[in-house]
Amino acid sequence: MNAQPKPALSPAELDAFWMPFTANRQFKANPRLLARADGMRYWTVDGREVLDAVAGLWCVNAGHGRREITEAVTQQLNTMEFAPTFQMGHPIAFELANRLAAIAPPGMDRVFFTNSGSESVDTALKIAIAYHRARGAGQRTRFIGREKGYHGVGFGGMSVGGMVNNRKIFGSSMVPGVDHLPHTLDLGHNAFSRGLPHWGAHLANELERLIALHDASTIAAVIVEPIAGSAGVILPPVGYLKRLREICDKNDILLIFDEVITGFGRTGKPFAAQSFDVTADLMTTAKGLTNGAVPMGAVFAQRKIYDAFMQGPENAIELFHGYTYSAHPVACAAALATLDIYEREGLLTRAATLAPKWEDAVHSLRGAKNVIDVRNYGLIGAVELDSRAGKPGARGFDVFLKCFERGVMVRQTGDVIAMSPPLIIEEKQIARIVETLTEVIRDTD
Ligand code: PXG
Repeated sequence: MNAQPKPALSPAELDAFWMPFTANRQFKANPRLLARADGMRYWTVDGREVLDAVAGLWCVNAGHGRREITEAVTQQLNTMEFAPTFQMGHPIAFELANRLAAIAPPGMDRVFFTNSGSESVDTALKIAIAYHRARGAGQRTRFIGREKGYHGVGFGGMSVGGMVNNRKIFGSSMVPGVDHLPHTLDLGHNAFSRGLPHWGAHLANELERLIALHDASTIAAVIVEPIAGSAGVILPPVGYLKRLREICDKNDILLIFDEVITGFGRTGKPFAAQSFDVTADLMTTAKGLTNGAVPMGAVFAQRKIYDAFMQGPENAIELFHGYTYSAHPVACAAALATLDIYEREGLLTRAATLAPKWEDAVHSLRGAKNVIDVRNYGLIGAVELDSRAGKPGARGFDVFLKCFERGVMVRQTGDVIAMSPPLIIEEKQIARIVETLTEVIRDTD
């Protein structure tokens, strides 16, 4: 099917939109504009087809243009476009929470709705502090994040995050009392590992040092991504997450898994916690929850956390937190339709079936020019390129751009090319992505 080409925007028409996480001047000098999407593909404004190797931005897990979602959203808009959830409710919000609880890791059957990953993270951090206070441990206010972590762009998420460019400008505005674990990326020990690297579980023991430094009684929670995405796909060494769990348990510290990109089937189970058999106390999600169709996030909590709040007079609000659009009916409708698709098409486990082929395909790039690492898990892949002297990120950007010109959309972070295709991907499309990347890398100095 051909898209109707749309008139290109003039340079002046590109001025007003201050684009997020984008080199605005570079982009506006040479814009990449998408007009339409269906299944595994986008079409550009000039009608060119592009294979989507990143599920939009790690969110369109069931592929583009799903009619059931469109219909559910349309019907909801026609029935009731908005209803408040402060001291009011509407049925599908409760239905969605129940449906999510049913696929969640063990015990995580309480759900707080937000509108994005960033809001989910800030919500989880606030719940963690309030939980300890509700139990009489109000001095537990510290957070431990991790170097290279990405937890969105709110003040809380930025503070526990560990990506220097996201932090350095805002140093004096950080949430106080945050420390960081070391990241687990180590090419010297782990380059070209297939799946989880075997070296590095001991890095979790650094948590004990931070506890010794600050004292457990001051720490509310540890927050990590089970697999770090934004920093260029960093996998947890075998045993690492279990070790973090043990240390948190021993010290009464909550463990928060940020599953904004790993949630909803990316790792071959509904959530990475299930793939790695480690359960957190709080779990942040967004993206795949609605297949990217409507903004929505959700924080999952262990029941014990919710129950800790359910004390005091019954007419007292237990948590002074929430968003006008928490459990927005249109987002709920989109999420329910998305869950139906995931269930009917087995998409929450399909990545596990495809993972061996995906792994072989991405690791075929080992030995290609400038490739210094290949990483994979579930339907996540990353190829790290050697940086050009004095120009970090330049080679990665060239590769990203050429892939796009040759009809494949990948994601670039520095000199890492990351891939996270829709979970509906077919083997021939995996081959196409890797062939394009192979050619582009070969043709890029
Ligand atoms: N936590 C994690 C782990 C994320 O990956 C967020 C929180 C924030 O979500 P929102 O919805 O507020 O953007 C994210 C977002 C990429 C990329 O390709 C990743 C994200 C966003 C944009 C790009 O690296 N993750």
